Amino acid sequence: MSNTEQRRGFLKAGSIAAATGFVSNLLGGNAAAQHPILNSPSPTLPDSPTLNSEYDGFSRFKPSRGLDPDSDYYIGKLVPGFRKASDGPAPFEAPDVPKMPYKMDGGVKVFELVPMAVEQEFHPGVKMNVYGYNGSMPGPTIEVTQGDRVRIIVTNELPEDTFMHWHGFELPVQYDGAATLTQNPIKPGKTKVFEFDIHEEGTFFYHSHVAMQEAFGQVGWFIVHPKKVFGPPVDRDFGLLFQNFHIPPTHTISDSWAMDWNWHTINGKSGPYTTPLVCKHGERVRVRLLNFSPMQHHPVHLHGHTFWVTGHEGARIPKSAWVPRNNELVGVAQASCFELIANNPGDWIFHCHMVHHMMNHMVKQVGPRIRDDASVDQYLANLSSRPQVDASRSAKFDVPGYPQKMQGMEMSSDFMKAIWSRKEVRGMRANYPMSVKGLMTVLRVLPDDLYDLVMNSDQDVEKGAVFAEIVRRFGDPSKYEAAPKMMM
Ligand SMILES: [Cu+2]
Repeated sequence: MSNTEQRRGFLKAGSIAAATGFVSNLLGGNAAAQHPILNSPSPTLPDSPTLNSEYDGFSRFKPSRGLDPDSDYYIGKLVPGFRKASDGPAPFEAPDVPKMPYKMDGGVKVFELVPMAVEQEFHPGVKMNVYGYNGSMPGPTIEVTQGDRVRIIVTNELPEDTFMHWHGFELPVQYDGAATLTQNPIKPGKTKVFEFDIHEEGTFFYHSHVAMQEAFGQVGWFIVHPKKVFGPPVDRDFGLLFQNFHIPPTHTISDSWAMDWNWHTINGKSGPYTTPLVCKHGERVRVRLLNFSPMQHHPVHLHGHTFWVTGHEGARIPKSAWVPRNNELVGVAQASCFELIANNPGDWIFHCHMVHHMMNHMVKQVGPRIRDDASVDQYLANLSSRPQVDASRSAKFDVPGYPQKMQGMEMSSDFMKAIWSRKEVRGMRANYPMSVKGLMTVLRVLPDDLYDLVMNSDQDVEKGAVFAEIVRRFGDPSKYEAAPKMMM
């Protein structure tokens, strides 16, 4: 189908929707609008004759067109992004993590890194005490280009010794930071300077080489772009850094000796406070995913798309060995690069598939743990006198194992205000915070006009409006169910 035919199809869908009143009142304060979002009935599909939107049977703009596995364009394998290679690499973007500034000294990029105790807000108002760098956990991202020379000045503001390790780099051994094997500790208040050439490209990281400091959060991205931009060029280069902590309900300090882990963060935030990755329909997207959990692996799953595993922490994999997947197991201290064509508009959950990683302390006790009108705090304070189980609530308790469904979440109105204050979530379904928990985030694939509305405009966007508009254009509006109105 040509672009023109596609546009006609969407126009038709749009007029049906408008006739049934489906799209009325999508935007706050604009109840009369027939086509409320940017007053445009047509989706913004690139129409340029120079833009090839069909590749050997694969469409940049439609899902599920894999076709011949021997084709270069099988499931979008070598479909390029819109960005030209001559524009250089797409800048790396790890939501919620700052980038580390640097100064040039001759030909050397000079960074200043400060190991320190950090208060990190895992959830709105939920501030945890961890270790990080430069006031951030994870530490700020170092982003360089293959061939650079870097000098990293490390000043230890912790009250204890630390070591700095540059994970994966081929560097002179005295700078490797392996505790006492290659160097003496950096004492509290002292500075050590590391200087080396960057030979490789890929997804690297820096971290303390003291095990308990690692478990306490001390890690940061160290991204090296290749000297020559890889083909096919990507439009987006996102990073998701996964960590686990054990923090009892009444504490703010992680127990780095724990064997189980109840708080799960992506770039230092827990779902639903993780910030969605937002891209435009048709773009080529890379996601670098680093698992820096102390001891748990993460099978990471993306909905609605097939991605290619194109690299790990070492370097890019030759194209012939790329693997198409929708779930990739990322082991401890491993990084994986996923590349995909964002050909399926919508809000797609991107999450670890281990059930205990898909929640935090937002889940009230279920099953036999339901206590009679008592708080978690109360029975943790006195383990010998736990309140009675209250199994009398309904006949459903006769069903073995009932209940297992989440019974509620600790979400105050301030909490919800903070969740919805970020531009990246504008127009998502009203109840989205109930489904994005723990090691979860969202990949939002938006047509150009909706991308601009969400990311670049000051326009008031009602909850659910962008999602409903995507269903109107690309889905089945007659079957659409709006989210129930709740405090969300
Ligand atoms: Cu996991």
